[in-house]
Amino acid sequence: MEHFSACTLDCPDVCSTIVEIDEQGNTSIKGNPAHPVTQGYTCKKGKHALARINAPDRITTPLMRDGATFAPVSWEKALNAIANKISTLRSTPERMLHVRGFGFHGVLADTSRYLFGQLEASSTHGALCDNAIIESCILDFGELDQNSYTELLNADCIVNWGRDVLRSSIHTAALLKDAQNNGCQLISISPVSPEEGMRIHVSNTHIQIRPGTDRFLAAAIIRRLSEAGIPNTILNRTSNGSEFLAFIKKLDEKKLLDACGIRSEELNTLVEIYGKENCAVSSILGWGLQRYTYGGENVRYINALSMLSGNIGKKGAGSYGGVSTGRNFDSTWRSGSKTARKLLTPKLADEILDAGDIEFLWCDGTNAVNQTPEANKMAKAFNTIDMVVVVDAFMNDTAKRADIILPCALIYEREDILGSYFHNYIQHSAKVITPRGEARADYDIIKDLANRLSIPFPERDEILTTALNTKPITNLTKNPLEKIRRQGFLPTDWPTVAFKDMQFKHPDGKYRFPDPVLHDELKASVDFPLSLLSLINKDFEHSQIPADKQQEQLKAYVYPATLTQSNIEPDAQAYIVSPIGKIQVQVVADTSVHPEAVIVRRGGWMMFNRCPNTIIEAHVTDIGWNAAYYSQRVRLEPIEQ
Ligand SMILES: Nc1nc2c(c(=O)[nH]1)N[C@H]1C(S)=C(S)[C@@H](COP(=O)(O)OP(=O)(O)OC[C@H]3O[C@@H](n4cnc5c(=O)[nH]c(N)nc54)[C@H](O)[C@@H]3O)O[C@H]1N2
Ligand SMILES: Nc1nc2c(c(=O)[nH]1)N[C@H]1C(S)=C(S)[C@@H](COP(=O)(O)OP(=O)(O)OC[C@H]3O[C@@H](n4cnc5c(=O)[nH]c(N)nc54)[C@H](O)[C@@H]3O)O[C@H]1N2
Ligand SMILES: [Mo]
Repeated sequence: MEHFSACTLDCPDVCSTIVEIDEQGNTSIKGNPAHPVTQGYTCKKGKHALARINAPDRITTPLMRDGATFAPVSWEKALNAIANKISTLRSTPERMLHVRGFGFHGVLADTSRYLFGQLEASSTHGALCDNAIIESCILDFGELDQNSYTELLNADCIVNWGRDVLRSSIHTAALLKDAQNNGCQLISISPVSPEEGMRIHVSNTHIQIRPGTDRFLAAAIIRRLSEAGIPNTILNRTSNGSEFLAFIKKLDEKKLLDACGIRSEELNTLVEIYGKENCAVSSILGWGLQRYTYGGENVRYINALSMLSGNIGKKGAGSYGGVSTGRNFDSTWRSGSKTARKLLTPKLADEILDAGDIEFLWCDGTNAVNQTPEANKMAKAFNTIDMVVVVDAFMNDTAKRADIILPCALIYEREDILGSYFHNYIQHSAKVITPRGEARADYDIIKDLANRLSIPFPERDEILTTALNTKPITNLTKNPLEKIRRQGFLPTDWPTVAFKDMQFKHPDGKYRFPDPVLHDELKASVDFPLSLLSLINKDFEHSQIPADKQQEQLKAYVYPATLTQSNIEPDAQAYIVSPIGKIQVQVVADTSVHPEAVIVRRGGWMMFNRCPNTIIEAHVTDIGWNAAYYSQRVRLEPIEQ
């Protein structure tokens, strides 16, 4: 029997899937061939869902701390203990904190937000993921929007500014290949060259940039374009174009190129592409380049380049920064929510310790101790809280620090609907399997808790029906809930070209350039000369990695000459040292890595000594209050054998 469903992982592709359960009860997952983006295949991390559902170490009963270990308890006992604790804090809601991640996406996934909003508990602001891109695009365009993904196939050239499509989004990678086969030129810009073992880009030309410095390269291209003259038809659509260009013209090209470590021939290539008449250039903004102290500025200079080169509001062109996953859904069902105060996500450890009065924490959809900078301090902060509740299915670094663990149903064991931050379809993630053991869907857990607290709670179908009642959906589909449940996904009604006629969502309808300033990247010091890039894993989503895949030591990929300078032999043991700690790694010599960078794959757990966040400080981006993980400076130290 085949069932339509969808992947709820935090991923741009948001695949529509088909779950097949045969007569013997064997289950398999494949991509839905009818979905225009999924096209019949899914990636390894998506397929991995079944292994997680059936994992022997999965938590399937509520657990309560009993000294250094946990003991199974009934739902009744666990939820009563939580409800009692919340009841004592109703008059001081700021002492309750809700931390939610995006380990699972969806509309119903937001019900915990609704409940803690009704309680007016403390919550968080800022992000670990992509808020620097989001907020920067909103500052530039007035809203977060981009051309449809299908427009990439109309591009003459696609410049991929640091998106690792082969790992993060295999359907984008396939699209780029198709574009290339149609004769589109592909250029990639990143600190990792595609030539060697790290193979990350589908491109004809690769430009290797110093970590965190894309804004200098974008400024250098704009400077050349401005010398040739920017048409008034473009400048008239901006609110501060003359001021911005006056600043750009005063910049020194050599200094800009030195700052980003780019050769003038490479600049010439980019100037030729962005400056060519009748050449539609699509610029893809990677999430990597915004994870820096001036990550927002990086994004804004690339957007400025798209704008000034005439590539906004045009077919086959544009800046691809993403769209909001929630833009197709009505969220009024959770209106009326309030929050006592907001703690800053990238600095959550210090924020909890400084507040000093948090007595209750509810953590869902995130391995927050592991994924937030200063992971050891996060662990300490969790230990200061009287009752920590973690809703998860695995005994990860966060669950280990809980007082009560509530076992959640996983993907395919619960229903939800969700959008994508890359394409415009909405998907139905159907429940096709009964939750294992005593696991329950987050919605059911939250509703049960709300009942115990006498807080009225909307029904599942009421939420889904309200959420689907928006113009982009109802313009194309009547009875959307019934239809999406039947066919697995729905199209939505968006123009294929964003910002048509160069109309922007600012009050004056015009585009905004950043302030006329270019910030230097944090200086490397003699003690900490290298940038630590903690990049994603191909096969797993962030920390959702099985324990048996974490038994090997963490590897660090380093340029050979950089290893020599650090007196370390290839394949030797070494420490990566930062101002807050060190982590033992096996080094791998890799000529594809920028000489000033060290690359590790993120997501490994602290308990296996594989968590880079134990040595990453809580840097915050200039825009969007995002974690600036890649601004971490480190050195390599040999370990005498
Ligand atoms: N397999 C898998 N897929 C995922 C995820 C996962 O964990 N696993 N996570 C999902 C999520 S939540 C996200 S946010 C995305 C992340 O997706 P990506 O942003 O693609 O992933 P990262 O590995 O963070 O960053 C990728 C790239 O940024 C480049 N980069 C680093 N610094 C710079 C710079 O200064 N300039 C430029 N131009 N490039 C730079 C690196 O070389 C690398 O190729 O992936 C999503 N998809
Ligand atoms: N060093 C470093 N760290 C980073 C980054 C970096 O660049 N460098 N980037 C980060 C980025 S891009 C992101 S998006 C964040 C991600 O950080 P997190 O949001 O913490 O993501 P995951 O590690 O995937 O953890 C998600 C958790 O949700 C659980 N889960 C899955 N399904 C469900 C469900 O239905 N219900 C509940 N309650 N739980 C569920 C999983 O078991 C898992 O433990 O981390 C960031 N961390
Ligand atoms: Mo992310």
